[in-house]
Amino acid sequence: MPNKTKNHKNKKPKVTKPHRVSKRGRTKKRLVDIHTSRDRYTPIHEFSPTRDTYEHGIHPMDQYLRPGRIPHIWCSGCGLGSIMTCFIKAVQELDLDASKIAIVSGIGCTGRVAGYMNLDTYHTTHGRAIPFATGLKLAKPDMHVVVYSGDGDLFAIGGNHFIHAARRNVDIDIICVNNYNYAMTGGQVAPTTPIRARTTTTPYGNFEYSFNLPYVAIGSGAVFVARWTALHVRRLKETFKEAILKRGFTFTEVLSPCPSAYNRMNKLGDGLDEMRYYKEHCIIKHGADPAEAKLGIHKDIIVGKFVDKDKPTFMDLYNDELAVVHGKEPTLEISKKK
Ligand SMILES: Cc1ncc(C[n+]2csc(CCOP(=O)(O)OP(=O)(O)O)c2C)c(N)n1
Ligand code: SF4
Ligand SMILES: [Mg+2]
Repeated sequence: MPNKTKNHKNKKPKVTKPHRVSKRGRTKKRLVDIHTSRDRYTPIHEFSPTRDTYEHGIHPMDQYLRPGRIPHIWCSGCGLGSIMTCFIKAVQELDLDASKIAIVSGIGCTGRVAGYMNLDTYHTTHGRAIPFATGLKLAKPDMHVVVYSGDGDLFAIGGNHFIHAARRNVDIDIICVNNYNYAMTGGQVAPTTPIRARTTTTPYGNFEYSFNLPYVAIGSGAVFVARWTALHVRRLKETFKEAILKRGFTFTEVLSPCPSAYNRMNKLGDGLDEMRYYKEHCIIKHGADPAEAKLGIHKDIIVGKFVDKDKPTFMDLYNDELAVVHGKEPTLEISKKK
């Protein structure tokens, strides 16, 4: 009887075929090949302008992008590209050590930035970007952790995480691109869809009240709250810089055209028409009461920096508490016994 335990010696070695052949005889590219080509980029810390200017030639943002992920999926006229450009410019101008900034996104058209930007990025599950970012910040307190996601991701499925991270004043920065709907999945109604606006799931007009996001952020405890649109590229870039440097929970809402879904359903025209609308209907009002900054369809839009204040962060309070547990005096006024 042959010894079965030694049979593996006679086994033919497994050959990994580069391609597989379908039933019809056509050659299909293996998934692994696609992944290899999509991930072909140089990590930002090793980027060399002379060696790594990708096939398109030299572009000032080459090092911040992953060319293997291009062409992107965003529709023409969408505001997401301009907003990402503002963010990259902000990071460039701050001249931050690229290994000290991480981007966390959820799922959606907006969430795609995690794939396109050549930084430490994490494309997490739908609605879970904030808890992921909180864990990251606690483990790596010296990193700037930015959550970059859509209105549906952050305020529908992820709404609970948002209010509690703001309440705790976790030192993370939230960038919410508000296009008033679930764009990626076909333009469904979202908690940000203005009353009476149409979406694919509210074809007769939305009958629910919507969130006023800056008001939610301030009510929950955010220390820095601002709103701009995809048109306000310079102001937006400056706000991103301020938010990244600010200690505590910051919230930046960016209104963005979604010509393929929201605009189409509401006959608002293309991306350019929406930009014209922003130009004619935005009122810059720094320090405005966010309660008065409610959005609506065909209404004026109040933009600006609404709140910028200081208070101890979650980690400040945690460290003070730890000191008390170890018999030391707390340093923060709020931790002292009255
Ligand atoms: C648990 C779970 N539920 C639902 C979905 C489907 N889904 C993917 S993206 C998305 C909505 C995204 O909307 P938003 O965050 O506003 O992003 P946008 O596409 O508008 O930028 C939904 C519902 C999912 N991926 N996972
Ligand atoms: S569906 Fe809307 S948000 Fe998504 S890429 Fe197209 S225009 Fe932009
Ligand atoms: Mg959206």
